[in-house]
Formats: sequence, structure tokens, C-alpha cells
Amino acid sequence: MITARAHTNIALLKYWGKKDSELILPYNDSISLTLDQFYTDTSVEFSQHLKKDEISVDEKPLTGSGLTRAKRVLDLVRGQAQIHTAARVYSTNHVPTSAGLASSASAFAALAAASAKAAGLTLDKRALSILARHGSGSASRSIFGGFVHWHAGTDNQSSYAESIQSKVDWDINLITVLINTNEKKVSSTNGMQSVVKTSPFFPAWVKAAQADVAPMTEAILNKNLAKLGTLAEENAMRMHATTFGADPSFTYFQPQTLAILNTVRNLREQGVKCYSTVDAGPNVKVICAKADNELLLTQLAKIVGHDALSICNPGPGVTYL
Ligand code: 2P0
Repeated sequence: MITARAHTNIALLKYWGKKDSELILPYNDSISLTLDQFYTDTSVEFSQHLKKDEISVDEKPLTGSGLTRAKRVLDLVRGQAQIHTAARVYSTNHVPTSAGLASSASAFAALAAASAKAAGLTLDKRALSILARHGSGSASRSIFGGFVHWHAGTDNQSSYAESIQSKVDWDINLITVLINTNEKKVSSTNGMQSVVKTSPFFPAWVKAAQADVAPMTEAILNKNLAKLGTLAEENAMRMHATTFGADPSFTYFQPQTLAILNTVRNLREQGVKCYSTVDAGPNVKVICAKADNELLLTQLAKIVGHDALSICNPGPGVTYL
């Protein structure tokens, strides 16, 4: 039995739209920060005693599209290792819903790493990233720690993530602001599909996101929080603009999302280096320096209360336990 641990990540330049939904090839490159604290542990063994794959997540049998995607990853591993045995998979998410973060990135990164090793494969991180991508696009990035760049690529082999800066030795962290834990009405997979098909803003989104890859990489390497945060906030707003333009129009924003975005902008006008990003849901992540955490926690708590806030630091890539 092999166990791997992978952490969640937050995209600073987002993945939003598939050019190929079988291979999960995105339209544009994305850049993320892997977080500490929130992770998934996944154990895998291939056994001749099993008739079919047995997969449980948090002690419940996996079903639906999660099961289809997990089997896709296991089938790829079996193909590469030239084995035909079924697998037993136990996965535990340490991603509290109270943080408002998704667990698919950490889950599929941990599954890719654990299943490859359990099948006797020795894959480098690029190959693991390609494998994880078949489970969930954002999982390709969780193979690596710190700041990570997922190259959109044009085919299976050219669409992978790599490290920009694995050890983050400068002052940047993130405050997660939980607004709603209810399951969202439009999943990311369906949301991006609708936007690709119907939003006239989609091509402009892809162009703007791709144009920001070089400046974002430079901001990271120069440890420039203001530049990084500005680019990340602009990128998030452009991603959400595509949803307003879709037919039918939709949004992940809720009233409190806008209240937090406004507070962050107001504080920035007063000189605090803080920037918002929002994924496919109502929750906000505020990018800031540790030195400003106290002030931000106080101001944000006025809107959502202290229990809705938690601090995340840069975290490591996938490891074996
Ligand atoms: C991201 N998101 O870059 C973007 C920003 C949501 C908004 O990756 O269909 O769960 O499994 O490839 O990876 C969420 O999408 O989508 C996501 P699939 P995934 O983090």
C-alpha cells in the first residue's frame, strides 16, 4: 500500500475553459500557489484479489463523475505499468469546508502519485502532473509546491505544470473568507463549458490571461506583492466577467462577495497591500503580507465574523508518507 499527500492550490491566473475535455487541455496557461494546511492523503494498492476498483473518499464509496475521473487515472496507470489488476483506494480530505476551498486539486494529485508508485512506475513530476491533469485540471499544479505554472500545451504531453518558485522565502500569505459552504448551483466543469460555448467575452478572457503569464512570473521572481496581487485580482474579475456574458447568464458572486471585494479595495486605497481572488464560488481569498494579517482579519470579520476567516501559507508539493 502506497500513501501520498498533496495540498490544495489557489490560482493567481486561472484555468477557465477546456479546449479538449477528454484530455483536459485548457485554453490558457495558469499560475497558482500551493497552500499548506489543506491536503488530501490517498493510499492505493493493486491486488489480484479484487474483482473491480474499490474507491472510498472520507470513508464513503466514491460515485458519479468523481468515480469516472478516478478510474480514468487508474486506467492510465495500469496502461503504463502494463498491469490488469484492480485497485483499492482510500482517500481522506483534510480540506475543511469551512475554508471554502475545493479538494479536487489535492485529491487527484495525491491519487496520481500514490497509484503510479503502487503500480511500480517511477514517474518524474512532469509525468505525474500530466497524469493528475486527467483527474482534474487544477490537480496538475498540486504536484508542485510554492508557485506553479501549468502550460496549456497543445496535446497530452505538452500540457503539464512546473515549478516557478518552490520555496517561498518572502512575505506573502492568503486569508480565506468563507461566505457560503452550500454546494454551488453551477459546478466549475459546467460553468466553464457554458462560458466557452456561449460567452462572447471568452476569447477576450483567454487573450488577457495568456498576456499576463510573463508579467505574473516576473512579479513572483521579483517577490513583488503589489504587482502579483494586482494581476491576480484583475485576472479573477475577468474570469467572472465571462459568466455574466454567458447565455444563460450566471454568477458565482453573492452580496457578501461584493462586500469583501469593496472592503479590500478600500483598504488598498488607504495603502494596505491586499488583493482579492475568487474561484468558481462565492468565497474570496485575500492575498496580503503577513504584517497586515491582523488589520485585515479585524476588518473582514466585521462582514463575515472571525470564524469565517483562516490564514494559509505557501505549501509543499506532493510527498509520500
Ligand atoms: C483554477 N478553477 O485555476 C480554476 C479557477 C476554478 C476557477 O480549476 O473540470 O475542478 O476538474 O478540470 O480543476 C476548478 O476546476 O475543473 C478550477 P476540472 P477543476 O483553479
